[in-house]
Amino acid sequence: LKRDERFNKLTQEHVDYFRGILGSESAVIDGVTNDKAADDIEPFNADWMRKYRGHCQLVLKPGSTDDVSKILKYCNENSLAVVPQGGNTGLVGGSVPVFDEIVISMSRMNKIIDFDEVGGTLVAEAGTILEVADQFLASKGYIFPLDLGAKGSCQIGGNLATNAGGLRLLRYGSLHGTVLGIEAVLPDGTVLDDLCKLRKNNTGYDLKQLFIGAEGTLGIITKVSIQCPQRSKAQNVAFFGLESYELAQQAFREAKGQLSEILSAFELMDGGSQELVVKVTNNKRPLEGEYPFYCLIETSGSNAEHDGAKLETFLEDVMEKGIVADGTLAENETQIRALWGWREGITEALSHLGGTYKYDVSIPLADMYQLVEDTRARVDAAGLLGDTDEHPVRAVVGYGHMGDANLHLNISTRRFDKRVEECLEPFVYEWIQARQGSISAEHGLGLQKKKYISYSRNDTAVQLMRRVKSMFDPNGIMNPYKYI
Ligand code: FAD
Ligand code: 2HG
Ligand code: ZN
Repeated sequence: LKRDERFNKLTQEHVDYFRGILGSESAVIDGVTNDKAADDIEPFNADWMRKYRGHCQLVLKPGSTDDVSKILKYCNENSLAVVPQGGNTGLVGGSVPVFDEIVISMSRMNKIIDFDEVGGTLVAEAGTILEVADQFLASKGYIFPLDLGAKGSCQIGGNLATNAGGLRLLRYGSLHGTVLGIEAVLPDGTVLDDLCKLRKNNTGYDLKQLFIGAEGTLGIITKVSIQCPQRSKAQNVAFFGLESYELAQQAFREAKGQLSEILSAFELMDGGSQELVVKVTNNKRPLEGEYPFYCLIETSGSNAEHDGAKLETFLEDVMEKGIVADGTLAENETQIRALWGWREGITEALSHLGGTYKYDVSIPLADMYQLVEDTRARVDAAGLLGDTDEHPVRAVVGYGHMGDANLHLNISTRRFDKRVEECLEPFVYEWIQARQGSISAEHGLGLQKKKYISYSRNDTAVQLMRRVKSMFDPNGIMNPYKYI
């Protein structure tokens, strides 16, 4: 990948202009004229996985939509490339620069603007941290319709930009359904005010949808309006061990049938992923024995006792039928959190063990886990997998949102290694293409899957995306070098 020479390099004059707009000292981190800023800029150049690294020298932190508009207008007129950055928790290298693009960090735009307590519509600035939005909603008896392990750092603007899926999509659906409106700034500084608060609005093209999942390539989302459901009074969680993936599928069918309207999550973890969590956290496992597969079920309803009894009956039934080998139910909030930790904590645990190659795929359930087995066999046959230091790969594991047919294939390595990457790519993408799956169920394409979009999208679709991109961003300043 080479730097695109159409983009200008930053000068003192540019920096002075941005300082003039943003005023406050802390809103500009300037490594262009100040060598000492390098340490402050570093976190904006490194992604969450430490896999991708940019060389940006200037970070701008706008405080308002007007600031964003002035910044982008100037960048567009002066051919300066930019990367919008939210919480920088993205897992495909989309949130960090590749070369010297300016980072536009949304962290200061974090106000909750409005909440309709009857309708459940929340309007907030894009830089609001997901967990902060959810806690605000909890105080009103509502819930944010998205939840994920990075909630303490990711921002709702970043969630929209990646169309994050998360742990409760099964219940509340995708952001394409729950987002009611957005305000966004286009690359030329124009503000698109589509901050609709209505559930129903069939007036022409639904433009906001283009920004949901665009990964910052069309403009910067500055405000979000979203439909939030009532927070369930009762939450129950069960965790169980199973002897095979076939049995996990049967358990899913039973859960849908028996728990129907109260089922809010059905998550899968293989034995390998849980072993790595134990290795890092040293926590006591929730079940006595060890199993090749585990599932976590969450129910959300209006009556804890009633839901608990339903879940207990379900567990007894699936154990009697020999589907589930062993299981446990959380008895209080602390136990609920602890059980969720075994699922939500996998990504974090793996990050302490070296580099992880991540594939976020969607394939019909029947075939889903086979990908993990085939990948493990391939890495092993290449002599890369082993318990000792000479082997770069420690483990090939799978887990994910089984309820949404979304698998996270993770290859945990002692260090990122070109040989491992060559063994995995394009193998994994070809495997998915052969089954008409998606090479990105929820994390997006970013830089990681730049070359591979055609494994999931045909030429016509990709060409149309290019035309949309050039209509919105004719000078290509928005998040360049990434997938489009
Ligand atoms: P960033 O990482 O900062 O940015 C992501 C992309 O969005 C970049 O391309 C960036 O340019 C763009 N962007 C950010 N803000 C804006 C904006 N305001 N306007 C326009 N573009 C913008 N993802 C899931 O889907 N499901 C999960 O369950 C899940 N779990 C995770 C767990 C962990 C521990 C971690 C580290 C990540 C997880 N992710 C998950 C991945 C990630 O996509 C989400 O964390 C989140 O949606 C990214 O939000 P962010 O604010 O950190 O965005
Ligand atoms: C999850 O579901 C996230 O935990 C992250 O989407 C998955 O790290 C991963 O591969
Ligand atoms: Zn996920």
